[in-house]
Amino acid sequence: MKRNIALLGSTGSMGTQALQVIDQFPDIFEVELLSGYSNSDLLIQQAQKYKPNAVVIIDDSHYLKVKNALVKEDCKVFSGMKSLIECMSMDSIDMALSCIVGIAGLAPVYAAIENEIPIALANKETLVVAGELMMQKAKEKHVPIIPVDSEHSAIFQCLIGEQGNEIAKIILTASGGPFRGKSIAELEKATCKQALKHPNWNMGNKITIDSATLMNKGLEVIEAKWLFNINLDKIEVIVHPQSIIHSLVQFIDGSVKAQLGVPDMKLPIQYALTFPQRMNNEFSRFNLTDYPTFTFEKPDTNSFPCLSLAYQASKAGGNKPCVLNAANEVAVAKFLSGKIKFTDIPKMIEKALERIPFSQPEMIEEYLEVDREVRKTICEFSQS
Ligand code: MN3
Repeated sequence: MKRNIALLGSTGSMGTQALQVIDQFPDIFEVELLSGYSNSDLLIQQAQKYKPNAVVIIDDSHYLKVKNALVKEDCKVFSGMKSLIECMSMDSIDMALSCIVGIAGLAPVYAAIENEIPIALANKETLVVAGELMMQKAKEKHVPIIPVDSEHSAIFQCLIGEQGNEIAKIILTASGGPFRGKSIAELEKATCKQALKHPNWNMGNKITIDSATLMNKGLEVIEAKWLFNINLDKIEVIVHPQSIIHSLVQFIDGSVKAQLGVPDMKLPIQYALTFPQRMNNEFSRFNLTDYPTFTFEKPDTNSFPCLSLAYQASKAGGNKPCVLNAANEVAVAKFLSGKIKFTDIPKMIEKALERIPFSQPEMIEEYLEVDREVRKTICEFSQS
């Protein structure tokens, strides 16, 4: 029996890499659903190749183009987030792989969990914003959430066979990004082009900027807290510029387990899709002698305050991680369009965290409301 995959966010960097993984195993996986935000040309191409049952284009303005292009295919075409959420009730879906960027992933993943669809999660913002709600619902519905983020996949793999054993700490590795070792004065002049040049990983623009500010690691700390049900003070970040050790777990006896591999997102994607099995593939192999030196250093939270802001928001709880995430999404978009400086990103987030009062959202819709509120008011802050 083939496994039917719903691929949410198929046209982005992670989505296209997920399809490369699926290409390796034509006898095992079937693409049941594809969704994309606005890249209609690529979505059409993908639909023609993978012949899913359903295709969803989120941006309504591309609906007719996609519908007309796929008129000869045996596939339903929908548009809008509401349709994607509704599609999560399709009985034919065996697993949903969410590669959506940002808070947009929240509602469809929650809907998939409610419909008891196992999740492979690449979209960390889902857990950052509403981790408590997501994990509660997953527990209630007995739905596995398998991490695709490379660090969390590493921890997940280290924890296999360790049920009941106490974790002393989780150590998340960070590459340090393109600006590792730079001073605040140097960062003031950092350009978009420089920030988008990640030394090791091939990822989308949003996450590449997050890696440059270290916010990506901050979001991953919060993601780890929920995924592995562990206190923040037991999650440590270490800079490991080679990006070969994808993360580590130390147990109470002092022993440390790590997972290693070449920095290639296809590996954690494949593991999430084939778990608990491991399958042979054509991807490049890791060789210790290719990397004679591993180095480690403490993260520089002075030059990169985003990491501390994430710990602070997570510790405060309630709506604060949602505020952190929304402010970061706005700030990154502004930086990408050349409207603010690299060093303005943490400043904008800090202001939002200070000025938006604490609240305790209890439903997905309430988190989305906080998100909209932050986006609306943050522009006013930046003018004051
Ligand atoms: Mn990661």
